[in-house]
Order: sequence, then structure tokens, then C-alpha cells
Amino acid sequence: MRQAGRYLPEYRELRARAGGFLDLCYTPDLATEVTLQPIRRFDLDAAILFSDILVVPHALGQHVGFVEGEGPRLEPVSSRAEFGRLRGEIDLEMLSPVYETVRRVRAELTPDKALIGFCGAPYTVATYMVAGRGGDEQAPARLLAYRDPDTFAELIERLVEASAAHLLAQLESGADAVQIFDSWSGDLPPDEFTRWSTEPIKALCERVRAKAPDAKILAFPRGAGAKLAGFAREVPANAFGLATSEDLRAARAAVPAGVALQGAVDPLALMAGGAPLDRAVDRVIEELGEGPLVVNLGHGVRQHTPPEHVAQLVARVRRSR
Ligand code: 1CP
Repeated sequence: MRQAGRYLPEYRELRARAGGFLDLCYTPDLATEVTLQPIRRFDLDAAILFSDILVVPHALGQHVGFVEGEGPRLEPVSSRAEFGRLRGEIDLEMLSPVYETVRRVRAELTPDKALIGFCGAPYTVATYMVAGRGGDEQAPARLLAYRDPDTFAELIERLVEASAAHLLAQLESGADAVQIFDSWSGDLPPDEFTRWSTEPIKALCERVRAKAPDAKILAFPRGAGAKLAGFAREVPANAFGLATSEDLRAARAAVPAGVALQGAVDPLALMAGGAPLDRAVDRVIEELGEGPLVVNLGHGVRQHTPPEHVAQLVARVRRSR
């Protein structure tokens, strides 16, 4: 995940030419190029589409911007009245450049490389929509969920519908698999986690499979910890992503046999490189390698990571085969 981004000089160069971050996401020529940059540089097995989870609220009519050096800023939706101003359904036409990017990337990748599309999980996207920003600002969404659960539930339901349509459009355009990123639900207490993370992601998978029965789905409930077992029992994904903090052997025991796990190399071990990185990779393979495994990071590549360390990681994984 987060293969592209500011650790790659070729990304920084192209980003400087593109103008705004959303312009980059919505310009198929450039988004295709950024998606392919890490694949050209490293012998990875899969490319992840260059886009963002916040294109969904954008296509629901919310104002979304990215502030240089700070991250996303949205016009907050924190009351029923503000929620009422959003579109009832996602405007897929607005996202047509994203689907065009999927088609172009798929056409450029060799058949042995997979293309992963994605969306944010309803809860994670809702935290940005309600707070109007990211980072540690999940409190506004959690407060809304306690104070006005009916409005919050309607927002989540609208995001389930919108995200299903967005994932199906990516699959129809040539994505080989889709990943659902739930970056912020790990902190929720168990009951809230079931209601706002497990159940909506389950519904999202079911809605995608109703139209695309063979869809390959990866679900990433970041930091679910002990809640992973219940999540994996309910959510019919083909693979579950693991954050760096997870107990890997417990995670393997928590998912049904034959289901793949993805993760969980520490992005800071990647930044450090050398022996600590080799050890981090070996540990993931040792502790998860008895079942189907997608070696990946526990979270995205950080900004000051030397690109050679990514090459080192790939070489270490290949060596272990
Ligand atoms: O140039 C820049 O400043 C861009 C930084 C950046 C990038 C590279 C953002 C802003 N988005 C992306 C692309 C992106 N985002 C991808 C494409 C794959 C790739 O980069 O190779 C994906 C899969 C995402 C997903 C995403 N966006 C998540 C879920 C995964 C995660 O990292 O937890 C989240 C939470 C976002 C929101 C977002 N977009 C960008 C930022 C800086 C943030 C996080 C803001 C915050 O809450 O702190």
C-alpha cells in the first residue's frame, strides 16, 4: 500500500508539475504514470492504483481539498442539515478519469502483474467527512456516532452504496482485486467496531459480490488486534491486511483456513534498512508463511525512506521463495 508518494524523486518531480493533488488523481496520463513508477523501479507483483480514498466524498458532492504539507481538508458534514446537502448517490461520471486510469494501467502492465483498486472503508471515510480533516481528528465522528447514531448510520449506509459502486467500476475497468482501507477503526471499542467497521465492510463486500461474484477483495482493518477474529468471521474477504502492531501468529489463527494475510513489515524498519529490515521481512515470512501470504508493509511507505531499501525488501522476499 502507498507504493507511490514522496519518497520517490520521480513522484515529487511529476507532482510539482501536476498542480494540486486531486488534479494528479483526476488526470489519467499522470495518474497512470505515478501508478507505474514503483513497478518500473522494483520487481513488485502488484501495482496499487494511484488515487485517494477521499475521491468518494468528493463525488458525493463534498468540498475536498489538499493543503500542501498538511493533508486533506473537507467542508465538515457534522449535522443532518449538512448531510442533507450531499448527493444521494455517487456521481460516477465525476470519477471517470479514475476508471480511465485503471484501464490504461491494466493495458500497460504485463499479465503477471496484478492491479489493485481500492476505496476507504465507510467508517474511515466518515471520520474525514465529519471532522473535515485527517490525522488524530477522529473524535468528531465518534461523538456524532454517540450523539446522533441515526444520522451517522445513514452516512455510513450512503458510503457503503457509494463505495460498492466505486469498487465495481474499478473492477469493470480492469482492476484484478480491490482493497478496502479501514485506517482508523482500530481504536473503536468492540461494540462500536462491530457496528461501524465489521458490519459496513461486510455489507460492502456483499454488494460488490452481488454483481461481481468472483471479485477478489482485500480488507485492511488497521490495528484491529483482538477484534480481527470476529471481523474475519463476518467479512467475506479473500485476504486481510495486518498492521505492524499485530501479533502475526494470533492473526493467522484468527482467520479461516485458506484466507490470505497481507502485511506487516514495519515502515520504520523499511526506513532503517540493513539488518533490521532483513529481520523484519524474515519474521513476517516465518510467522505468516505457512498460509497464503502477501508480503507488504503494515502501513504506507514513509516520506524519507531511501528507495534502495524497497529494493532490499523485494530481494529479501524473493530470496526466501
Ligand atoms: O503528494 C502528496 O502529498 C501525496 C500524499 C498522498 C498520496 C501519495 C495522499 C494524500 N494520498 C496518496 C495516494 C494514496 N492514498 C493511495 C494510492 C497508492 C499509492 O500512493 O501508491 C492510497 C491507497 C491512499 C489511501 C489513503 N488515503 C488512506 C488509507 C491508507 C492509509 O494510509 O491509512 C488514507 C487514510 C488516505 C487519506 C490521505 N490522503 C493523503 C494523506 C496525506 C492522507 C492521510 C491524512 C491523515 O489522516 O493524516
